[in-house]
Amino acid sequence: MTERTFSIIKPDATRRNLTGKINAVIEDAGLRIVAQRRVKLTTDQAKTFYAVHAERPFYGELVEQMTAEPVVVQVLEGENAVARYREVMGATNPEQAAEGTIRKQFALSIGENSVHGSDSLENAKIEIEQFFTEDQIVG
Ligand code: IDP
Repeated sequence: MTERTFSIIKPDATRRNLTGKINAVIEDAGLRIVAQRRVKLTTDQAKTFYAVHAERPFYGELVEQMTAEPVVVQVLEGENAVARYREVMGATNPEQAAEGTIRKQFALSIGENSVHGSDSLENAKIEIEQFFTEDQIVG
């Protein structure tokens, strides 16, 4: 089934000029980048986006990291795009990420792990709507 998922190239990666290399991994995996924009998240945007983690000890650090430098927000489209992108990203902790995954190749740590990808189709829809209108997504 063709799906859309939401992706963020995080500040640790944009800071190191890795946007192009990460996009190459995404495209080589058969996912199409059907919307993309560079943006500096506000503290409110980052807090809302990660609200599900509000009680976790790393929440403050996560919000700080996500707002430190620009990010690239994207919509990816393809067969089973949600699960496929999670596979391409690799495990949250780069030490546990499989060879060839984005996080294995580029992540610095469990916090600064280079990319975000939606964890369900339902959340993908909610996250996409936080950053893109339908007319900005060109499949
Ligand atoms: P995911 O990004 O692989 O879906 P989640 O568990 O949803 O992982 O966590 C969201 C983000 O919070 C992670 O990508 C990472 O940046 C950060 N994070 C998760 N666990 C830790 C931790 O133990 N220490 C610091 N940051 C963490």
